[in-house]
Order: sequence, then structure tokens, then C-alpha cells
Amino acid sequence: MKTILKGKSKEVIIDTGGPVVIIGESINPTRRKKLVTTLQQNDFSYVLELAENQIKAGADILDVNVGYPGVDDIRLLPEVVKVLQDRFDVPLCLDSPNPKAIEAALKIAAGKCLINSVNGKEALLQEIIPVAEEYGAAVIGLCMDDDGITNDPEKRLAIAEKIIGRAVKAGISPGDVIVDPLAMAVSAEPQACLVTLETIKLVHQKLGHNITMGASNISFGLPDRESLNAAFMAVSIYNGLTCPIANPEKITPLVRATDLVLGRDEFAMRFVECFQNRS
Ligand code: THG
Repeated sequence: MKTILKGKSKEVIIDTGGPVVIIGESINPTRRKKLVTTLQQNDFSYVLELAENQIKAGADILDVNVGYPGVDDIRLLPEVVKVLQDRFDVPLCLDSPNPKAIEAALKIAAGKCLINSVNGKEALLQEIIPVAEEYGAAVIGLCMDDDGITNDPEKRLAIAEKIIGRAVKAGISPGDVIVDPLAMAVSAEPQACLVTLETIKLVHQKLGHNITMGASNISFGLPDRESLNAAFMAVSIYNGLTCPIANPEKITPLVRATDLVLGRDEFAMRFVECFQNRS
């Protein structure tokens, strides 16, 4: 199955057969105070710098999250989208819990965006699915619903099925629903990564959709996050993860290595190119 996103002109194809497409996570105020302070001053130089560094490091798509307490994201999200698209051609992943901010951004965005995110909650489904259909956007469906987050992979799968069913009923093509199995901190719950991996396997085998997740969520609160993220990324890709939201400045070499190991990089072209770009 394929999900096709677009920037101003550039097309990015996310294919369940690989290779992996990286969604750069760094435009996110979490632990990045400078992003908040610069945006508050209408200074877009830092957000552009974050975008450029991620694209250079291998990001194919950029996640754009400008949410922090007190922000008017209905105004700010479209503004940042415009600034980014004036400079870069990559497709964008609009990351906001506020459907109004997503819609405002879709109104001015060029190409075909990814909405991050919907989930199985009734009120949100009813609000966002028609917006996605109207603007021709793809959506990320998080495997949680009105009952919260379950640790049963079969139940997460059922939520994914429900979201896909609702989207398709509204006229969205199945390929335009990317499933997020939910990646949670393994420091807080010892089985967290295993539950996510089992959900990835089920979604990949039974639904055959593209799969994303905030892959660095798992290492919150632990030392040597890079090793932990790398281990989880490799096994997740083997089981069906196709478009992780992650930090390309840290994860791209591991992603290229995993694609090569999985027979998705003929003559190691991309792996070698990635190495040469770094040296
Ligand atoms: N699923 C979906 N979207 C998401 C998430 C998800 N969006 C937000 C988040 N989770 C993914 N994005 C981030 C962004 C930054 C970090 C983690 C996840 C992060 N920041 C470093 C830190 O906290 O220490 C900053 C430094 C660094 O670059 O390493 O880890 O789950 N659909």
C-alpha cells in the first residue's frame, strides 16, 4: 500500500514495502525552549534552521508542532507552514491537537499534507475526518479512543480498523490512513515496547497499512537514548514501521543500515551515500 504526500512540487511515496521514509521530529517545542521564544518574537530563523538541518540529515517529511501553553496556534501553525514552504519543498506533517489549527494550516498549505493526528475518539473523528477529505490530506490514526490507551495489541488493532473504516466511509482512500501503534516510555512500563511491536506486527500483517510512531518517545527518562532508540527502530522497521517520526540527525545511519539489511537498498547505494554525506 502506498501513501503519497506532496510539498510544493516534490512527491514523497511511503510504501509498505519500504524503504523507510523519515519524518523529522525537531520542529516541536518539547525541550526546545528556543523554538518557543523565537516564535513568540515572530522570528522564524530558528525554525528554518531546524528544517534545513533535518532535511540535510535525511528527513523526507517535516513534522510541524508549534503547540505550547498560551499559543494561538490557529494563527501560528499556518504562519510557520507558509515560512517553511516558501523555503523548502518537503511535504509537511501538521502536528496539533487542535483541529481548527490543522484546518487553518491546510487552507494555506501547498501540496498534500499529513494530519497528525486523529484517533478513535468519536468527537475528534467527526471533526477531523471531513476536514481531511475536504483538503485531500492524509491522516495519522493513533491507536487510542474514548477509553484511553490499552496495553492489549489486539485492541489497538481494532481501534486502527475503526479509524480506517470511518475514513474510507468518508471518501478517503485507505492508503491515506497511516497507523500509529503508540510508542510509550519503557522506563514507566516494562512491556511498553513489546506492546508497540506486537501492534506493529498485527497492523502490518492484518491491515497492510503504512505505520508511523514517535519513535523517540520510548527512551524518555533514560540514559543513552540513542542506543535504545536504535534498537527499537531496527526491530520496528523489520516488523512493519515505514515512516517513523524521529530525529534524522541521530537516526538516519541506523535507518539506512536497516533498509540495507532488509534487502531494500540495491548495491548499498543509499547506505554508502549517507556515509559519504557525513564524512
Ligand atoms: N505520535 C505521533 N506524533 C507525535 C508523537 C507520537 N508527535 C510528537 C511526538 N510524539 C514525536 N515528536 C518528538 C519530538 C521531540 C522529541 C521526541 C518526540 C525529543 N526531543 C528531545 C528531548 O526531549 O530530549 C530533544 C533533543 C533531541 O533532539 O534529541 O525527544 O508518538 N503521531
